[in-house]
Amino acid sequence: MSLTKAERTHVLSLWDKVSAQANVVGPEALERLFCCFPQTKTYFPHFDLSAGSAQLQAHGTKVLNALGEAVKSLDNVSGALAKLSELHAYVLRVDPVNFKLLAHCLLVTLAAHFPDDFTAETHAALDKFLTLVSSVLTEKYR
Ligand code: HNI
Repeated sequence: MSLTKAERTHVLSLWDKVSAQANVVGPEALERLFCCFPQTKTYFPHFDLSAGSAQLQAHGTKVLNALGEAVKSLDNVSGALAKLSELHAYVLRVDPVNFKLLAHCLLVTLAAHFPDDFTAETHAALDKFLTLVSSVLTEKYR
């Protein structure tokens, strides 16, 4: 799977704005994930998952920054996320269904923060990008 030229342009131009707010968007996406889909909390028994906690803040920022690395390497997302792919498959063993839930929460967060940029085309391009990232992070499962 790869993104068309137009899809790349949509992802890159929104990410210009998102990267400056990684520390807001990331934690909010996780807060929505744990609130809307509480079963996802089972992967984080060692975290304080209350809204605004320092761990949620730090982890959300890390996730967004990792996505930013993928955005910088749209030609080679599996190379950019190789280490994370191994971590999620061999160590964390996150069930792949959860990636769809996180992608959904990320899209909602982006739509809420960047309503003017979140056109149907940008929405579709981001959805494809997040599907690509999810498939990279789960490709080592079997
Ligand atoms: Ni994920 C750790 C990125 C989806 C559960 N995850 C990380 C780290 C990054 C990251 C970055 C930190 C690695 C490190 O410290 O070296 N995770 C991503 C990305 C996605 C994703 C980019 C998809 C867009 N992770 C998920 C999902 C779950 C998940 C869907 C489960 C619901 N991740 C974890 C857990 C950890 C983790 C658990 C370890 C946290 C810790 O620090 O103990």
